[in-house]
Order: sequence, then C-alpha cells, then structure tokens
Amino acid sequence: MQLTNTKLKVAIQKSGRLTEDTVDFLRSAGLEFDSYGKKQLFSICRNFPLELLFVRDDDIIDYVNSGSIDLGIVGQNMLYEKPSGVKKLLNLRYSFCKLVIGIPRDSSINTLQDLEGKKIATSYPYSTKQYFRKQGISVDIIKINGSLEITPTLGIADAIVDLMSSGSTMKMNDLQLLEVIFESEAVFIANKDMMADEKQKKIIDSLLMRFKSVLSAKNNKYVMMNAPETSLPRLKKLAPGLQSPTIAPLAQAGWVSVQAVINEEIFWDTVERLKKIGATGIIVLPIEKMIS
Ligand code: PRT
Ligand code: ZN
Repeated sequence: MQLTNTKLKVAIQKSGRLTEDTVDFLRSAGLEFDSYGKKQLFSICRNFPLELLFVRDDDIIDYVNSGSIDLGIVGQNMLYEKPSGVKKLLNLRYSFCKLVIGIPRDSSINTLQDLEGKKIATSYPYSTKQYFRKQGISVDIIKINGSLEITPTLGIADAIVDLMSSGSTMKMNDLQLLEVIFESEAVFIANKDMMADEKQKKIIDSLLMRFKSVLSAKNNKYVMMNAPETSLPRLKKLAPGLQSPTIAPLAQAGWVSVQAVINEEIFWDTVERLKKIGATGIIVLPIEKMIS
C-alpha cells in the first residue's frame, strides 16, 4: 500500500500470553517491524502506515475506547469484562481460552444452584456478576488479581472464576470444571469513530484484507493428486469439499491430474474419500495467503 500521511496506532500486549502469537500474526500479514526489547514502547511499521504500541493487556480497551490509540489486539474476554464503545472487527483464531467456574474436587458443590450464598474469587468481577445475576443466583464476589487457583485451599473462596486453556492449572490445584461462562480468542478492535474517516477506513480495510487472507490460508490446504478418469463423476461429487478443482489430462491415458483447495475442517475426511475413489500421489501443500 502507498504510504500516506495518515498513520494508525495499534495497541498490542507488551509481554504476555498474547504477545508472541500477535507478533507472528502481524508478520504473517506482511507487516515489517523490528522486534522490540523489554523497554521499548513502540515500533514503526516499515511497509504500512501503522505504529505498534506495546502496553499491558488490561489497558488496551481503555486506550482504544478513548481514541488515544486507534486499533488494538486483545482477548475477547477483556471486551466482555470492560463494556465500552470499541468495535470488534475480526476474530483472529488464536489464544483460545474459556472463562470457567472451578470448584474443589472434594467440594460438596455439584450444581450451579449449590453456589447460592458462596464466595467466588475472580479477576473477572463484571463477567462473573453478570453471569450469576442472569442465573438468578446470589454470590459473594471477591476480586483477586493473581493465583486464583489457591484461594479455595486457603479458605478464601468456595469456587473460582478464571480463564482456562489446557486445564492443567485447575487439575494441578485439585479443581474441577463446573460451568463454562464464555469462550474467548484474540480479536482485532477499533475505536468506534475510526470508520467515519475515509483515509483511516482505507487503511483499516487494507489491514482487514491482509488479516482475512492469513486466516483463510490457515484454514485451507492445497492438494494435488492423480486420479483415474473414470472416477471423475464421483470426484466431482466431492466438489463441496474441493473448492473449484482444476482437472487436467495426464500423459498416461485414462488419468487426470486434480488440483484443489480443501478446508482444514473436512480435510482428512475428504482425503479418505479421494483415496477410496482411486486418487493416488496426493500431495498436500500449505497455503501462505488466500485472497478472494
Ligand atoms: O501483564 P499483562 O497485564 O499485559 O498480562 P496478564 O498477565 O494480565 O495477561 P496474560 O498474559 O496472562 O493473558 C493475556 C490474555 O491471554 C488473556 O486476556 C486471554 O485473552 C489470553 N489467554 C489465553 C489466557 C489464557 N489463555 C490462560 N490460560 N490468559 C490467562 N490464562 C491463565 C489463567 O488465568 C490461569 O491462570 O492461565 C492459567 C490457566 O491455563 P491452563 O492452560 O493451565 O488452563
Ligand atoms: Zn493483564
């Protein structure tokens, strides 16, 4: 894209669980910027009108909401916890986690209703309050900033509401899952007034196009194979799995070469079906970008 005078600022987490995947994601979208050291607060994109600001994840929504930073990448959990006017532009398909209710394995609590009048430790007081209010269960919420998982053992709380990804922290602390409150992943957000300015909108649209092309590339594989000509009718029936296949004759009579894109979700299923109808020499390639 042509460099313009308009430059947008995007806030990303300085150092934490989102950082590495976010930097990788931005780089895979073709953005060139220097790696940053612990003390560095920002980095300027060399090939796109963008400035990256490295901040604590808790502050990203506030900065973007106030307009002091135009864009941000943050966990959706933060959007739920801090209701604001910021606009979610895109789910980024990494940093998956869930906000869950965890209870001690040996606890007498078996259902949500058993939590009535109980103490719940959490770093997500707003989401927790909303959830229990909706369920019509009254609980005592204790805001704790770290190491929630030890609060039941210390007798500070009867249950916790915390983020979980692999589940190993809960397991190691003899906690078990009672309920999932919501699911979360990294999201791309913008100040609500961003799209009103033509120049800014153009930059955001261009970024969104890059981001979407990275996401669809991740979601698809490119396959090449040889198949007997007689299998073509059945191969075409696989068409929903094979996006717009290219079919060309091979030098060997009665055989064709097929090239197609297969969606990751139905990849193995489709490959098995292809083998059943006689496809051989199946080669699978990753796709770097997919622009529609
Ligand atoms: O310093 P700063 O304030 O920027 O960072 P932070 O320490 O507050 O946040 P950080 O880096 O821990 O998390 C940033 C974001 O990563 C979160 O807002 C989520 O969107 C996302 N994320 C994804 C997670 C997890 N997975 C996660 N598992 N954030 C936290 N956890 C914690 C959870 O709280 C628990 O302590 O990891 C532990 C559980 O992990 P498992 O794998 O054992 O289940
Ligand atoms: Zn934080």
